[in-house]
Amino acid sequence: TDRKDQTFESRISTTNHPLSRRLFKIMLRKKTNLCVAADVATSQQLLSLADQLGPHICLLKTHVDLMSDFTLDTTQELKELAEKHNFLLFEDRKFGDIGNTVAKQYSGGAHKVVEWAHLVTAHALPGPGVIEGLASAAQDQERGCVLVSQMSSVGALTSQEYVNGCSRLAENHTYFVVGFVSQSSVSGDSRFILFTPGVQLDKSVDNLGQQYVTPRAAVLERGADIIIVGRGITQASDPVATAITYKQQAFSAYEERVAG
Ligand code: 5FU
Repeated sequence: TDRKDQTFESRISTTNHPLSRRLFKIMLRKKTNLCVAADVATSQQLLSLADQLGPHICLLKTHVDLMSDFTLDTTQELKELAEKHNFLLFEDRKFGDIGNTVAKQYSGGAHKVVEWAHLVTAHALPGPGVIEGLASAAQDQERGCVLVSQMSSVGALTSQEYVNGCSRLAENHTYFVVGFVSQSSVSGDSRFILFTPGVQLDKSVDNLGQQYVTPRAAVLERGADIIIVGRGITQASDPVATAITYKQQAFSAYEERVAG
């Protein structure tokens, strides 16, 4: 049976990736398939969002290179909040270079992403070396990557052939790839988790090419397992209440989907 029709519970045993298993268990225990994109400029804003929204999310997605005051102390506190509220950390770095370069970008620089982010995004454009480079830098830590198979922005260049290439790469590297960023059901393989950004209730576009669908449409029409919501929550007048709304809509859409 297709990924979309299977419960998260039944999918746990289909994957050998420890982080996929953890994520399925978190989603079931907390009844949330909501990932919040915390695209903020300061540590204080990031940590405050993580603490407030922590109970309602399975995953916190970051772009730490947007922050003006980033230090590794921030990531230490982020790790503690992730443990306190039981969610995972997801740095949307979109690695996209040769293996040797991404290995150094992942483990080094100012951000030392490998030391704190459970998951990272990568573009599949370079081919298998990007995954092998990241995996080599992860060494024996529990880490994984999500391949960007499709994008939410207007005019994205991800053809069907590119999408198929991403799926083949993932199938050949299941020890490291946990799933895809996508806008449609790019894989029926129950091991892979589909993460869908471009989700908002009040808007259908922004002024720089972003395109939105509702949580229900993301899960029921586009095959999302996890919805990624940024400004729809972070810029709401009450982020916690708004996160609860998105969480409930996305999780009931998931329950509806697997009930057939
Ligand atoms: F890969 C992608 C994509 O295709 N679309 C995205 O929007 C990633 N994103 C990220 O999701 C983007 O970088 C933001 O961090 C987030 C969406 O934020 P929004 O405020 O909900 O538009």
